[in-house]
Amino acid sequence: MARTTSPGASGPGSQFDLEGFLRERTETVNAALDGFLPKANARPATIHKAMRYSLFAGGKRIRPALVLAAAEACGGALFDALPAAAAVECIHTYSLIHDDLPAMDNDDFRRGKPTNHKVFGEGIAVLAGDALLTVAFEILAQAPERKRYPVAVQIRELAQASGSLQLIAGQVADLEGEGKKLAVPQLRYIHERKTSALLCGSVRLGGMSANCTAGQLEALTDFGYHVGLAFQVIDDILDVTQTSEKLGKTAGKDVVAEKATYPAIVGLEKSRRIAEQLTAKAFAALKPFRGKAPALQALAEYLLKRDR
Ligand code: GRG
Repeated sequence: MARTTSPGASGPGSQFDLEGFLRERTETVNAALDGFLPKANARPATIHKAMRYSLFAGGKRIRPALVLAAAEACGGALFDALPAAAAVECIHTYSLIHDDLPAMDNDDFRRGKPTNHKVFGEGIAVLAGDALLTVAFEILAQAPERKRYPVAVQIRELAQASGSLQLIAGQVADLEGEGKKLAVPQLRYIHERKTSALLCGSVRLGGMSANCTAGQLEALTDFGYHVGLAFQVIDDILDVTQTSEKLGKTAGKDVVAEKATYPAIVGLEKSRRIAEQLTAKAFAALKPFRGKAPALQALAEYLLKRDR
């Protein structure tokens, strides 16, 4: 991944340095996370070490990047969007720690390292997930008040995206769907909640941090929804086409767990076409920004073409 040349990324024919954008934003978000979280040696040290172990294990930081890119597209300042960026990454990391537990997906390998429960034991891993979930709201409570979006509204946004009607609903449907033959609409229901809800919430929170207009929020919602769906279709494709080393997590698990995925239901070729169509819809959603959302555009393109 280097420069994207997507039409309209920042004007016709221009290039956007996504690699530089992701490198710089990741550095900033990591520093913010480090500042927001209790120190590793704060008592009881085990839980803070466990939280930090998974948080700084080397995730791609896609959700914070989406927060910051959306804030930028709406004319906001990077600093104002950092609480939301850090909060969504804490929620995401909590969901991965719990997803990897023996009671869920039972995985030994995540972000290129042994999973949290493999290192700290199941009890501490459950608590590390709980603590990351909780600290996410403590962090977001420090977001700046916005005229259109008081902090309570921003907190409600994150709670809804990660609650029992969205992220957790997706995980429930995913668990209950194992070993069953699901049709595309049921799979879409899972993807909307398990994956798209938090990606969509990320761009919406980015917009809110910039006090975006109702029109901008609508465009970001449309963009985030479609990027989120494309993200999960690509994730399903990578699960069957990439190695565990490349992904930093166990590849091929969906087939073993008899999970419904797009490749399993419609095949690899059609899955790729579906991801392309969803990404095209995400690009179209950016129209109201009139080429002034280059980072969002480049991120959508990268998420479609990514190989890990
Ligand atoms: C409440 C007990 C309890 C558990 C909740 C909600 C949940 C567990 C799990 C859902 C998490 C999940 C596996 C979502 C799928 C989204 C997905 C493809 C995650 C991987 O995201 P990447 O590729 O990961 O951005 P990195 O590691 O790069 O951040």
